[in-house]
Amino acid sequence: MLTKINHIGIAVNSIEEALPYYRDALGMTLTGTEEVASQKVKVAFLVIGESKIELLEPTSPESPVAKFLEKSGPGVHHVAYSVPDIEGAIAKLIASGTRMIDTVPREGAHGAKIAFIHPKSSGGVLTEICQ
Ligand code: CMX
Repeated sequence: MLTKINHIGIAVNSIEEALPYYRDALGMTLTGTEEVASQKVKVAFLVIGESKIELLEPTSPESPVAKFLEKSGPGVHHVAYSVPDIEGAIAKLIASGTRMIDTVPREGAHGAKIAFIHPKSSGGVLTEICQ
């Protein structure tokens, strides 16, 4: 069902302030930034080999990422796996008793179709599948 880890999402207070570490100290390539207005976040993608890091900055105090930062501080927010068929993957997960936050895909960064698994079903790790 899963083909690879697509990205790891990391919550930050400010992408601008986080970039010197990821881009300059670690030497990752910044491939772009984008606002995902529906989820009240700005995201920056950094590439390292086949893998990506997604920095998430809230664009409003009501953003779920702002709430995460308030509760837990900056840090790992979610792990995202690639799937070739997201509707099929959601159906399989539900059939296996996995609780989904999204039973219907929503739009993520780069126009990808994404769905979150409820952390209650994934050992507390917010998990995203994306196509
Ligand atoms: N890690 C662990 N648990 C988390 C979590 C996280 N990062 N975020 C939320 N939760 C928990 C909540 O505490 C809550 O637990 P309880 O049910 O025990 O209270 C549960 O998950 C559901 O969270 P919620 O906020 O009540 O539910 P919502 O449906 O309103 O929102 C979610 C869930 C995950 C979509 C939202 O919190 C979120 O993080 N949205 C931003 C998603 C994002 O990163 N978008 C960026 C673009 C995506 C991309 O392209 O990658």
